[in-house]
Amino acid sequence: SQQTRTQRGALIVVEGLDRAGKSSQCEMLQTYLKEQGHSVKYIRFPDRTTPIGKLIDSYLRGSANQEDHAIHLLFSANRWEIAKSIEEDINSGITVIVDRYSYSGAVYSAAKANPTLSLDISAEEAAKRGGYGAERYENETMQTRVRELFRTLFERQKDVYVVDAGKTLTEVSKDIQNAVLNCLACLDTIGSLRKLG
Ligand code: NYM
Ligand code: MG
Repeated sequence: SQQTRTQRGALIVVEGLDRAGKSSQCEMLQTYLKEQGHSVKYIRFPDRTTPIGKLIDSYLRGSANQEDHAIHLLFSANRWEIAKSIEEDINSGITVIVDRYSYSGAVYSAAKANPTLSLDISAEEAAKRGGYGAERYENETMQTRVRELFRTLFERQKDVYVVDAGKTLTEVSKDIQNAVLNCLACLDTIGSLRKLG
């Protein structure tokens, strides 16, 4: 007889701003897919029901404080504690809709960080540099994709200074100095505006 293999379910990640309508859309999508005969689960992150989730919930509501790194890791831990069961569901043919995932983890934490310098270089240029290729990830396929994702993440973000890292050491360091001076000048302006009230 023919061997039947369960087809793997899909992982559908829905991301966006608060109040964008993610939860409503996820619910509607879940209903729709069920009507189409799929097995579907819908999960939201943070999952506020677990012990870690309860810590996150009180942080978000403002009733508890957390150090920025600590809360970042709590959000990650909250995904890790559920990741296994998501994987199992997918492998057993269930399509899992997740309302926020690690993109929110990255973006919400980055949004409160200080200005970032992005040293941008093409994968081909980087490959010509000494020592390249010694480690895992240091190959053109991976580097090209990582660059694309950095670019997408940083696109039109005002507090990210993109520096062309393909130039010489001295040129790049000049560009970095200018970006940093710029940033310090901004802080000065903000400081004096605050003093003025
Ligand atoms: N949030 C969510 C983070 O800051 N980091 C994360 O990793 C995740 C998953 O939690 N303002 C933030 C984004 C939201 C808040 O999410 C709660 P929601 O979807 O409003 O319950
Ligand atoms: Mg919200």
